[in-house]
Amino acid sequence: MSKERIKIAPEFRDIMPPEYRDLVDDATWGKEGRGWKDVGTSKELIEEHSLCAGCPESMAFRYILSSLPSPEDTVMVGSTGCTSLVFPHVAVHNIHSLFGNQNAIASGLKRSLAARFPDQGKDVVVLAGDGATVDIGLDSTLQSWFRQEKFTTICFDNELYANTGGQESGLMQKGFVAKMAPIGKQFEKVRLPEIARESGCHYVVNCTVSKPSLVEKVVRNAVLVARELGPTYLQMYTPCILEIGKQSMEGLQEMRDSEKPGLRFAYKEYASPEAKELIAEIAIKEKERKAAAKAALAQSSV
Ligand SMILES: Cc1ncc(C[n+]2csc(CCOP(=O)(O)OP(=O)(O)O)c2C)c(N)n1
Ligand code: SF4
Ligand SMILES: [Mg+2]
Repeated sequence: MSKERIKIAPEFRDIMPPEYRDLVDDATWGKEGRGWKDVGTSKELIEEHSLCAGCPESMAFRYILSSLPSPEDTVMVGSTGCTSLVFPHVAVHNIHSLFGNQNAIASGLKRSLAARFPDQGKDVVVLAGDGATVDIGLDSTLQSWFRQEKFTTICFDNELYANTGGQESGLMQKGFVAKMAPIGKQFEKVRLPEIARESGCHYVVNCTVSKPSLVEKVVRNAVLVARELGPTYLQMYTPCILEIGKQSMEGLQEMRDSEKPGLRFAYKEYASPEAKELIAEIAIKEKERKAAAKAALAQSSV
């Protein structure tokens, strides 16, 4: 991880936008051990956003950005929905795709990057809502998994189409009534994590974003496993507080209430045998890195 890719030629520094200069001067990109703890002090981890106040998507976005193993070598692919309101504020290369097409775009992108930069690991991360991932985009989501495309798909599951006023989605829970789904959902929430596993994903997690350290861990695992082995999928509950009638401070409690054992967002993780091996290796390296950093710190204070 480094700032090598975002350096500005000195002659152009004065005409670059101030945000870009800030990124070059202060971004966490070159920082050893960067992570969710940098949220709140690093401007590039989304200083402002245009979501509803207190929307859990805003924190989820920040945790994900701070957890990317190589932000300078990552391209994110978004789709239409509330998630797409944040992408203009994101200091990582990103592409906005037509609603539902995100996994098709990401497939082509990942392959082109691998052909153009064979010696650099370029990561692609899709971030889209449940309507984009499961309903309108299900075909391209599944086909990318069947083809074993090497990128991560993250679904911000708020269990409805939030951006268009609350229509029913395949991930909506049974019986839920939304503003534009007045008779209530007639059947169960689609089990996309199970489908992801059966469709060839090497690493699958179903969780909420109530615990930043957990989000950091699963995002890192998902991106690194996708880089080496094949598709990975994260489904994260980011409740739409507007649609479920909660106040801006109540999103966190809503997530905690939904992740209790037996409930629909209880933590679930699947890793293929190869992914388990890789994750164990990553954990050992991380431990060694932390020990070396601690030793260096102790040495420098002598
Ligand atoms: C091709 C296309 N179809 C439909 C729409 C209308 N549309 C915009 S956002 C949206 C729903 C998004 O829902 P979801 O993916 O769950 O994201 P959320 O807003 O809930 O975060 C729809 C149907 C569109 N913009 N483009
Ligand atoms: S409508 Fe819902 S999902 Fe969209 S920004 Fe507002 S609270 Fe978040
Ligand atoms: Mg949604």
